[in-house]
Amino acid sequence: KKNQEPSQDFIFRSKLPDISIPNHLPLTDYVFQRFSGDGDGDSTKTCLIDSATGRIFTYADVQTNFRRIAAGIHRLGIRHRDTVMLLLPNSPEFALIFLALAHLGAVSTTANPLYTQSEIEKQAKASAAKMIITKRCYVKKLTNLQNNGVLIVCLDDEDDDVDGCVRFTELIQADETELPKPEISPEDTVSIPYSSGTTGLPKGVMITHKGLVTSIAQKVDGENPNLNFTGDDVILCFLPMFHTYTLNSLIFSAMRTGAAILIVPKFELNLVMELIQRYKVTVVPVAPPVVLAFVKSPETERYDLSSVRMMLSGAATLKKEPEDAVRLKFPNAIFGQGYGMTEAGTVAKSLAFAKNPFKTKSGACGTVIRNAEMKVVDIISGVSLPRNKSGEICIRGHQLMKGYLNDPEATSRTIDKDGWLHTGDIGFVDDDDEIFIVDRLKELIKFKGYQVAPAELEALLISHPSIEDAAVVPMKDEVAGEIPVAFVVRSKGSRLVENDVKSYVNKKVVHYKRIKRVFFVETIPKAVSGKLLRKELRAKL
Ligand code: 4UW
Repeated sequence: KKNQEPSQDFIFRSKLPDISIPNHLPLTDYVFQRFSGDGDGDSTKTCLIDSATGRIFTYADVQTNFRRIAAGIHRLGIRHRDTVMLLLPNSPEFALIFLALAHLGAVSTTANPLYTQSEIEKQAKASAAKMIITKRCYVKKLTNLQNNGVLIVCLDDEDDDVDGCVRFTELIQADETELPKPEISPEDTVSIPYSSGTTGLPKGVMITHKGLVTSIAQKVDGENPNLNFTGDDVILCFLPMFHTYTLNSLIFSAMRTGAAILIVPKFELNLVMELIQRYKVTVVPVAPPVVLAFVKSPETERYDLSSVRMMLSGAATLKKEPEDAVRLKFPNAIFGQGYGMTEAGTVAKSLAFAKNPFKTKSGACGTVIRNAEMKVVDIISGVSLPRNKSGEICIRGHQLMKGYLNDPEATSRTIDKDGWLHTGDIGFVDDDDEIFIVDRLKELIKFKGYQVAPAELEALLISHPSIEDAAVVPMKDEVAGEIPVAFVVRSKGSRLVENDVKSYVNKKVVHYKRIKRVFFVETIPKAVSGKLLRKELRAKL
């Protein structure tokens, strides 16, 4: 009804009414709004629990700590709009440092600490990171960057210094009152996660304060919040904090509502079940492989999982069968999905999680979030489609990225002139406003929810002297969802075998990007334009 365009688009909206969103506020002011001035939040409440050490940070501790860290980082010369890389496993410090940088008006670029040296170097250079905050065990991957003037801050408490690194304990001793508060504009970038989007190599995704605040508010604000986190919740966090799903939908959404967050460095099923029992965890955000792990485990019976009232899955396709099976293991929990994208924040969330919930179906990935518009367009004509017809999902609203860093061309390929972000996902909206994703138009491969960009692996393959041409596509896999496999054309006379190809590529990339199978072919199918015909290769599998 809001749409006045001549093309008569079919626009889908949430069943929840639009709300007023205070997206003029910088991220930290918004997230801790209830804990400042005459807000109703209780600052003595637990905010972060470190499962590894048992350390607890109250809401007051979190605010004091991030301000101190901000002052310490400022003292080291980081200013408004400077970029700092976070190369850390899940830990309270991860959240505190991200908040500190946001408070300073500086920018976080988060990376997987398991990345190889070259993956880290690429992202650090592309994002112009001036500082990297990490742990001692990752420092050896940073030597080149350090030699090029990037400041390294090391988080470990041990007494002995790591060569040439600043110790984090020094930062945290800074005086928070010493910090001049910068003027942060809602359009300022707060973070630059990396994503390959619909095509090509990973690109820096410029997320603004306004975008992130909007995305959080779309979930947890309003009289009937779509995602009803409360101050009584204990929310489990083993999903990787460098990923948008975790930072946006878990950490900051939980903080906005005053919930407690139990931080786990790494997923391990029995440990997770033990923690659920010990801390009476109420909310468990997961990705599809974790659902499968719960479903398959005979040991779920040994733990008391009755405290869990909500289990949310996202980041990759989850079929109806495992969803139905996991419900039986968590009898008191509402189960549902969220669907999101680094570039677009949360796109859809199950309305089963609303304060006044709606009935939902297994296999659906949610209903479009409030204060946003969605349409489904025909992949050839671009014409918008009615309910129950599959096409590319497009989303519009203030939650979207500002664009790709230094890449206006990729930006305009993704967000069109009318402000619609083209997700590269194929799906439909049913009669009850629920969204089902059925296929993917874009190149992206999702291994257990992690991004694998075919173009990145193809560039590595083609750099091999005995490889003439190559293409990487996803192959269905029961455990990982999808695995990357390569089609390779050998150079004339070459006797290259599968293992040569794998070992050449696989040592240069993080474990989930490793090529699992190699198929040697005579040619790679291409369109006249030179574009790879990936669909034909996928069909061969
Ligand atoms: N079903 C099928 C799904 C689903 C999906 C994502 O790595 P990225 O860029 O980003 C993510 C983000 C996930 C997310 C989930 C729930 C949520 O609230 C939130 O808030 C920020 C984020 O995975 O990969 C994006 C791509 O991953 C696929 C889909 O192809 C999407 O374009 N994907 N969720 N429930 N597929």
